[in-house]
Amino acid sequence: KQSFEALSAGTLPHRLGSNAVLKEKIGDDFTRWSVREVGDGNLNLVFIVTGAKGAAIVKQALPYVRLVGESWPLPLKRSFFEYHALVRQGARDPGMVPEIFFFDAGQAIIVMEYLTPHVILRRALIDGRQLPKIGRDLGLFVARTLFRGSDLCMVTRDKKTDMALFADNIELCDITENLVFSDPYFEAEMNRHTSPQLDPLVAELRADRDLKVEAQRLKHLFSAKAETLCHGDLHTGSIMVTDDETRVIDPEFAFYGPISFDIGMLLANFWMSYFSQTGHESAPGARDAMRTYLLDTIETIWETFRVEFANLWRSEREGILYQASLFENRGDPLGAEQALNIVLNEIYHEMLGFAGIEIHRRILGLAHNADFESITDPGRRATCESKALKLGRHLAVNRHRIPSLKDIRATAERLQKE
Ligand code: SR1
Ligand code: MG
Repeated sequence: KQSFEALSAGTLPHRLGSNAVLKEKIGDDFTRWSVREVGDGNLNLVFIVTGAKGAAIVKQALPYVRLVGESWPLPLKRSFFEYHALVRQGARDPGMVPEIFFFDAGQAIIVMEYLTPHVILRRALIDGRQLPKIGRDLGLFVARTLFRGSDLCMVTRDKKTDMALFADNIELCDITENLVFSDPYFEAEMNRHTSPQLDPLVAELRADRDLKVEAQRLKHLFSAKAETLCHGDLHTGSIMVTDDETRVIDPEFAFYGPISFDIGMLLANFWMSYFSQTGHESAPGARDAMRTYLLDTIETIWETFRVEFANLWRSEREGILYQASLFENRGDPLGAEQALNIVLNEIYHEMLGFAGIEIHRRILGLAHNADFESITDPGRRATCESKALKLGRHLAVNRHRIPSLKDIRATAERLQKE
């Protein structure tokens, strides 16, 4: 067995040039392939490879965290989990993830469809682009992947076998457990916030007992509530878009966790985009329409999720839980509807909590996002970040008492005006 070797733009054609699938997709003559490394994430190498027949993405995991360096080893097996998650998501919501051409577990290489002219959603939102389809596409994606991967849809053998397969994604769960749920709330070594103006607010949040307790309750859900196969890192940098198409990428953090986790992470990134717009607008008010669009999109994602989840509940509830033999088949469809409302209500309140702590970790923890980081003026950046931090605290601590997304809209708009 060939030992692991990281690819480079120089070695890639020679190393993969005899692979039949790549020859078919890119071109037979690998000496004429052109290769560009484009990875800008925290963990992996990503190459665009172009040849006479077409193009493909070659993604390779590195045995360490790229963002930090070789001092932080990270197993290559994350590539295996990414591959298996993509296969499942592709089956559960066809057309929403890139097509996979080839997987090499030993070299941690996934070769997949090159999405063009797609751009990363986070970049598009920073540029002030309003994508017309993302609210509905993403709402359907989370409903379909999270319902169809859960005990509501899967029979016990399939669910337990798959849970056992993904249970080994230990190191990536460990990253989330620390970086998302704990580090932001104390002076952890890897934390950094780039706006010193935030110091007083950061100290206040780290002294906030209710917030810390809530973050740990959410961590408890993350580690113990193995409801469904989650993407695990569903932020706007894991989504590629055109005006007509939405694709979800990068599920290497996939794990069995709460249905609410992916949705909370996703919505958090839209709220962060909302507060970051001031840092990108050419004049005060220039991005008002964009801000409205972002809050509308949050509501569309949730509403689409809710409706599609309910459709699937009524048509595909063939798994371990809430069997039709207890309700519909006994002439009690209202019993199933009562249970559906309870389940959706629980997802909603958990989702708000996950959103709150995702906002905090992106400003206070190790891994930041470009929405705020690309605001060059420190004072302006701090103003945007502090509003987001306050919303994050509100979501995490008051999640059981917030009746609807309309209430959060009002809170976000009030904070924005402050
Ligand atoms: C050390 S990894 C830091 C972050 O990058 C990934 O994209 C995940 O969001 C993770 O939390
Ligand atoms: Mg990623």
